[in-house]
Amino acid sequence: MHKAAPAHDQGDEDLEVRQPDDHAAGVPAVLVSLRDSVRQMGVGRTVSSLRRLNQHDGFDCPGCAWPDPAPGHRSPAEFCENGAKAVAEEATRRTVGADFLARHPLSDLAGRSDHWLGQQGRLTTPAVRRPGSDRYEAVGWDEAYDVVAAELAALADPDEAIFYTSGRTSNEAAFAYQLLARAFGTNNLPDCSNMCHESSGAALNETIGVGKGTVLLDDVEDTDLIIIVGQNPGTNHPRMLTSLEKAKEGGARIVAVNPLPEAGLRRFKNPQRPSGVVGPGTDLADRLLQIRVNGDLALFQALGARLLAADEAAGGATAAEPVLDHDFIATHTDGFEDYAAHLAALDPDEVAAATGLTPGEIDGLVDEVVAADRIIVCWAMGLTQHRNSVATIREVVNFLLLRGNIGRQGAGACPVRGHSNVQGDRTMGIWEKMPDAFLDRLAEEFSFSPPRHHGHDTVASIRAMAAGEARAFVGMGGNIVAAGPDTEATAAALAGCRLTVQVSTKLNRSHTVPGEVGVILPCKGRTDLDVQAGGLQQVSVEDSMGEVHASRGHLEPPAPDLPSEVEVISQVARRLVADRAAVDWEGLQADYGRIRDHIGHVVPGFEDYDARVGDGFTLPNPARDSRTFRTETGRARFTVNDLTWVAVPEGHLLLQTLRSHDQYNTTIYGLDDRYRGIHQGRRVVFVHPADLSDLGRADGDVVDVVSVWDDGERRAPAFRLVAYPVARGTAAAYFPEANVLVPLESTAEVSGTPTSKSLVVRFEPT
Ligand SMILES: Nc1nc2c(c(=O)[nH]1)N[C@H]1C(S)=C(S)[C@@H](COP(=O)(O)OP(=O)(O)OC[C@H]3O[C@@H](n4cnc5c(=O)[nH]c(N)nc54)[C@H](O)[C@@H]3O)O[C@H]1N2
Ligand SMILES: Nc1nc2c(c(=O)[nH]1)N[C@H]1C(S)=C(S)[C@@H](COP(=O)(O)OP(=O)(O)OC[C@H]3O[C@@H](n4cnc5c(=O)[nH]c(N)nc54)[C@H](O)[C@@H]3O)O[C@H]1N2
Ligand SMILES: [Mo]
Repeated sequence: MHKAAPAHDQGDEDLEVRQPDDHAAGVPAVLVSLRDSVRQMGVGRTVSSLRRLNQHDGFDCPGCAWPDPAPGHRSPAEFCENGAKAVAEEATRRTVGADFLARHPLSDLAGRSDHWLGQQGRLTTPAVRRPGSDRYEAVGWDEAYDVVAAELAALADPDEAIFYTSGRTSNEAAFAYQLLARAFGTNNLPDCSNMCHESSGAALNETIGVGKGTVLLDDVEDTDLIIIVGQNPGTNHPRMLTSLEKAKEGGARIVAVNPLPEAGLRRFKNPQRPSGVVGPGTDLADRLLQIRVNGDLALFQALGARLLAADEAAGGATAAEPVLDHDFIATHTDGFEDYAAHLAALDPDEVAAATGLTPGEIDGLVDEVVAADRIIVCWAMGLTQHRNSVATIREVVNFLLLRGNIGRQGAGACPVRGHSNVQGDRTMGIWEKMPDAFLDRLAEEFSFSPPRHHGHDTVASIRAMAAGEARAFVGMGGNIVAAGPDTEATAAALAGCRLTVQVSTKLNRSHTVPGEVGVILPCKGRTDLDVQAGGLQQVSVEDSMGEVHASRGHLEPPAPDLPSEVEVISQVARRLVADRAAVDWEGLQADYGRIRDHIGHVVPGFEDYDARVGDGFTLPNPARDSRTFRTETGRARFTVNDLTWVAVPEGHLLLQTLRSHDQYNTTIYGLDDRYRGIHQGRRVVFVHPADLSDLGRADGDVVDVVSVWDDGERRAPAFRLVAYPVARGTAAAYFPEANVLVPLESTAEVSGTPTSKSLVVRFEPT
């Protein structure tokens, strides 16, 4: 057997840096998606999958959560390059079975790159790593379920178990999974959302009474101004570019706020239109504010202060054309006076230091805002993964409230979600602190007493495992070791458990660090045909805009006996919690319609769910629908937030971690990041040329990246510096390679999200 190379070395000897692109999609996108699909699936599966992707009778794309157009308005090819890659990755014909696991001991797997692990194919056999063994061993399904149930039952306290979820899990599986955890006796239901849009949910819940966005697709496509902050849709939500193109055609302006000049925000060549294939495409962003990383709180305060000043100059509430929506503010909000008083004292020098923007750049955006009757702010991870993220998003809400841009056609807040069903999972009760009203209904529906004390979120779960307080980890999808902060600490936390269970489609880093007893339970994915005792099953999901719709897989699964997620949950539940709650677990597995019936009784907005799911429906959203704000005061809330930003000591930069064009979170499709000009490698750090020379470095240097935090330093060895037009004083590197630099203890205030977009780093010789 060959010696395993260290995980991080693979592929980078061929690294090539070229000019970044100035536009997204176009013909290369089509070619790449077809090439990847055929390579993984073969021609037949490719044609049949892509034809059903995001169609009314087909399956929901396992990529991002951007909504689909209404059924009559879909294109025959309602998918993007990265959606096709996500499908190819799941529907691949390659498999990982008993032989593979026998041939590859843990030490071998641990030395492999994330890319290599994922490329081995779909997991097809349940497997157990027994205490002291150096590898996983294939076992039968009953044995695997028995081990899981027996180990969980042997815990001293249900709170010693962690039930993690990634965001691909369907509503049906998510509901069953939280029921299993709560029947077992714990609210330890952390999920990827804790590392993702938790900050958005926290800020929105508090200020407008709903933890979700307030726009629908129609709003985005017919508005006057879209401000896209901390989001890279060209890579992560490519179908959003089609909506942005429609908005532009309707006369909307687009402003991007980003430390990077992302290609997808500049120009879009829609491969589904002749003009996008041969023509120059559509210019998207009219303006780019190249903000310093973590400067957004200051920017939104500066916008607020300028709007307040402009309103006063125009004559305030009685002016012919007031700048603020005084009626809305008086009727629907509170806290305005305190907010206005606070911003009156805003220091322009602090704003300049925090944002790195000139007053002229901010004034330019204010002009756009004043000229726009309807405004939408879209955001993603660039806003949510900082220490002050919740405060920053509160300021986005303040900004929207000033001109009544919530609960009105063509206007609103648009946190663009990541995983295709991350929003639905939360709606279904995947949350460590679901409100009592939900638990009350759950108790009544299933005649049991769910635990009431809050559970651990993701970071708290890792800490609890590290401290030996949690001893069993069950992952319903996902890859917590590579996705979580401080990779080494997270890996050690898992390896220190008595039991780890990974319900997964594919091999990943988390499988390489099992607990004393480690179990792999492979399962079906979104594309697979799912037949149960009650016949052919469908599942359902909720997209980023609260639209719920069905998804039906159609492909032959990679192994005939591969269970669905619902089946895995039901099998474990029957062994573990059969007598703890009045649940017919076998019946739920036989017919998912019965799970939907329960959901209809427990989750508001899902009445008559099974009957309505076929056509799909939009969940109620009181803030959006009727300007009803279910906050503490019944009004939308202006908030006062201290102006904070991360100051960086001499010789250091503020590093953010982001996604390349060739990955889905920790799943690495390939080693290119075409739009940013990176080919055949991922261990790069993007730095402004002037900062490189200030630091005495040059493009092409290979350095160790050292992150600095209260609790000490962390090191990521051997990264190549790339001169790139990022905002001055900042840098960028890829997630998950840079996760070793994210301190476990550094989390956002209120939301607890790791601060993976605000790392203070310096470079050292390697
Ligand atoms: N193909 C593909 N699609 C995906 C994913 C994927 O990995 N691959 N992941 C999915 C998931 S789970 C999610 S959450 C989303 C993620 O979607 P994004 O949030 O778009 O993902 P990131 O790559 O983290 O990009 C963050 C963007 O924010 C910018 N940014 C960083 N720091 C700051 C800052 O301080 N201020 C501002 N204004 N901007 C900043 C970065 O330059 C970058 O453009 O995508 C989803 N869709
Ligand atoms: N430094 C840094 N860290 C980050 C981020 C960042 O921007 N920077 N982003 C954070 C964000 S936004 C997120 S959402 C998290 C993502 O965290 P996770 O959701 O935990 O990670 P993923 O990489 O999406 O999980 C991929 C794995 O899920 C499994 N899988 C895929 N499809 C299915 C399925 O249908 N069913 C089951 N059971 N399993 C499946 C496969 O085994 C695959 O290997 O990472 C976070 N971590
Ligand atoms: Mo995410």
